[in-house]
Amino acid sequence: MTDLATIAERLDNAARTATAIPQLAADAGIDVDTAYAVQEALVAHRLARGETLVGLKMGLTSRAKMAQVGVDEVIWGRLTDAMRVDDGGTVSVGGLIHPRVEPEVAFLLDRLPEPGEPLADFASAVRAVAPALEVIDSRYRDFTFSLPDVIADNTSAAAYVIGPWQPVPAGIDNLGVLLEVDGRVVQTGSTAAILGDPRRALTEGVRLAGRHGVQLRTGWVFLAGAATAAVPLKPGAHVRAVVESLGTASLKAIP
Ligand code: OOG
Ligand code: MG
Repeated sequence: MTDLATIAERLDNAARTATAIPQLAADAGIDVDTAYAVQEALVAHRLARGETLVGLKMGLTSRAKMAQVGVDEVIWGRLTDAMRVDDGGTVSVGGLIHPRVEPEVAFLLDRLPEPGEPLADFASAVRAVAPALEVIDSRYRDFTFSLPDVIADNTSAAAYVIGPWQPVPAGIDNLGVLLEVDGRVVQTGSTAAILGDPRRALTEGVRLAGRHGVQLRTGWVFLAGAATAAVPLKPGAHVRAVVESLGTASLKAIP
């Protein structure tokens, strides 16, 4: 059996050299719990290079996403400061393997929500909400993976853009979501697609990350998961997420 450290190192090298690798979990006998330990070891390489942990992201919180990748479990991953791209900023696709982009909703945490805390208390745990974009880039060949593989690979996290933060409006459970590439709408959805209500993604994130000893912190960013399928990110593309009532987040892909 390949040990965790070796798998984490392979995934780290794959990301740093933008080279796809075969899936590893099945051969190495890695289950979901072990996969989260690999993820921690993988992100530890980033932290050792001076990056800091700034939040968490949820994955596969919508049917559209589950169907796209053929995995139907909600997952979570870690966000570092180096993955953050300014709103309207550039993402260099040359440093990525086969990047995709997807529209997201981001939360800025005010305090640690309690596990099982009622949704009604959400507004006191979250300081602000923003439209966002996530760039995902599976380190596995053909963007194909099992559940433990995608968890080990830090849920394909590569980069993210946060639009303007704003106070949490009364209802965020059914806001229209658009993904535009070069001014053309390529995906449409609703925040209702995110576990019925994106606030539920936070509840799930607290619960699932808590199982692995990870507590959310004040000031952390939280990505609730994409409301629509992701689309390939091509050099030259101008990409924009539009979330009704929240506004937009955008990026430009460069070679
Ligand atoms: C896994 C990451 C999923 C989301 O928002 O659902 C994700 C993948 O699709 O590669 O980030
Ligand atoms: Mg995502």
